[in-house]
Amino acid sequence: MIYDDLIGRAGLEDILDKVLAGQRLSLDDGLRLYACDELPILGYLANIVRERKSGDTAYYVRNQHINYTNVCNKLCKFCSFYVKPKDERGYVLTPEQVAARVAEYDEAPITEIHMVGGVNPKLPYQYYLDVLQAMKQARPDAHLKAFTMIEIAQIQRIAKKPLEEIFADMKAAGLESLPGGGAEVFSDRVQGDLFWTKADSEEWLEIAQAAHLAGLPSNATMLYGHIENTEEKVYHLVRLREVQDETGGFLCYIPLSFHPERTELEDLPGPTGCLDLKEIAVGRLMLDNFPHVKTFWIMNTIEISQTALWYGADDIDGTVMDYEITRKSFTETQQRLTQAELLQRIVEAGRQPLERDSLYNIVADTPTLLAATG
Ligand code: V47
Repeated sequence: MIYDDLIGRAGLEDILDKVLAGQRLSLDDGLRLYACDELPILGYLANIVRERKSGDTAYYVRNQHINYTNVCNKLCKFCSFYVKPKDERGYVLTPEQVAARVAEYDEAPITEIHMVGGVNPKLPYQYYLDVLQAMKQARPDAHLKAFTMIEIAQIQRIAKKPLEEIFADMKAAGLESLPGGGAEVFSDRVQGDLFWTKADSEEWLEIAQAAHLAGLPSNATMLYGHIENTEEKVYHLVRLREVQDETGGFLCYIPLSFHPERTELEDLPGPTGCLDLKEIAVGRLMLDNFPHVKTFWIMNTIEISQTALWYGADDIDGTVMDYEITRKSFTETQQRLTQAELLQRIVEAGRQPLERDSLYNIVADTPTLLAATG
């Protein structure tokens, strides 16, 4: 086979053997994968795992993103979303305003609300519970995925309660899972330079573990394409895999492509499309115990995301109504694909679209979807 020749030329036959046998790749294998610049080889290897887990399916979800506050005291150099406390551009949505945001999409068949915000030191514990309740009341049928591990660290600081109690309170208020943000790169070196005030990697992982133990699944991310190095990325993936061995609570891995625009790091070039595809592929190969890998089209572009469906990704996120974290300007937030556009892009990429809910239960199969959208 032609690919076997290419893999031989790249010296990755032993990795192919492991992938075919379903064996775990080592840290050293991860380094060798990153060192390989023959992208189709990485795609070929990752696609073996991807198709073993998900066949031809490309999942998507109909979701709405809400950011309840842009005020944040963490000062991360890679972030263009936050403003410092006291900045006049800062906002906090009241629970009523959050409910009104949800109600704006009453007519849209959304199944998930994804809500995160800055680390705003002014917000009391009850605020977080009230916001959850307000969303649940406004849209009882939608799954609430909210608060990164970093926000949970802040919430614990003000609640002064064990995580177990906090998660019990939040579940009672409607929380059903947590997104994967805030993990950045598990490296003290990178943290010391870019996000030194935030919970460190072990704290992020401990909070994820506690959430999983409390019956709240989560996602996991890695922010790449800034100052991180390959060793740090492989370490990140290995630590995620170790925690997943213990809890089984991660649903999906999402490599996040760094956008330098309007950040303190705007002089950096940012990742290329090749790196975006490599991250998807290496993530899929290393995280053998993660059921899904997502290409977040808002950050990767829809064109790279179509290709990523052959590089290890089986999920393309969703219809995403408004997205502020990497918006193009301070006022522009709308980044949408209609369901028909999203389906057409998936079909064009040669995959079968399936609408999922937040827990990867099937909401609509391919023929139903294609019939409904013409
Ligand atoms: O935690 C911040 C990252 C994350 C930038 O769980 C940036 O389904 C790129 O986690 N360029 C928030 N990234 C987004 C996130 C996410 C997105 C989609 C789906 C899910 C999920 C989670 O965005 C932050 C941070 O790591 N981020 N600034 C930037 N300039």
